[in-house]
Amino acid sequence: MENCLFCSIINGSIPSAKVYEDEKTFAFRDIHPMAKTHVLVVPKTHVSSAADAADVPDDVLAACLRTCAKVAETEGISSSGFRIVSNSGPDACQSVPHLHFHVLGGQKLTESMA
Ligand code: DGP
Repeated sequence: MENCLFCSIINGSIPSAKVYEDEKTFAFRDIHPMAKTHVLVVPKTHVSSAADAADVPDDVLAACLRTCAKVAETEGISSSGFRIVSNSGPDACQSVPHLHFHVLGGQKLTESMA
């Protein structure tokens, strides 16, 4: 989608630190890491947020979760533990309107999720 930051990262017109890519998903390091490991996983097709999940094919949604797990494995945080967060809309402080999953770990995370 034109004028979408993450679409531009996916197509390479904006550089990123890529961690993983497959047919349906793209993973790259967050520019403002909030944990020792902080990777963003996005579907390659543009979707604004998790609120629009009903419009997303099941295989794309499943691929996103599998990529999160794969990233956790390759980052070495799979067995120690990690958190997946997807902010949707203003109350959740979503700042980039392209569905994305934060994969956070590499350290003890706080119990607070709000
Ligand atoms: P959210 O606030 O949930 O919409 O998360 C958006 C994240 O995107 C935020 O943690 C910072 C990250 N981000 C914003 N701009 C860029 C960028 O240009 N490159 C990378 N790698 N990450 C970005």
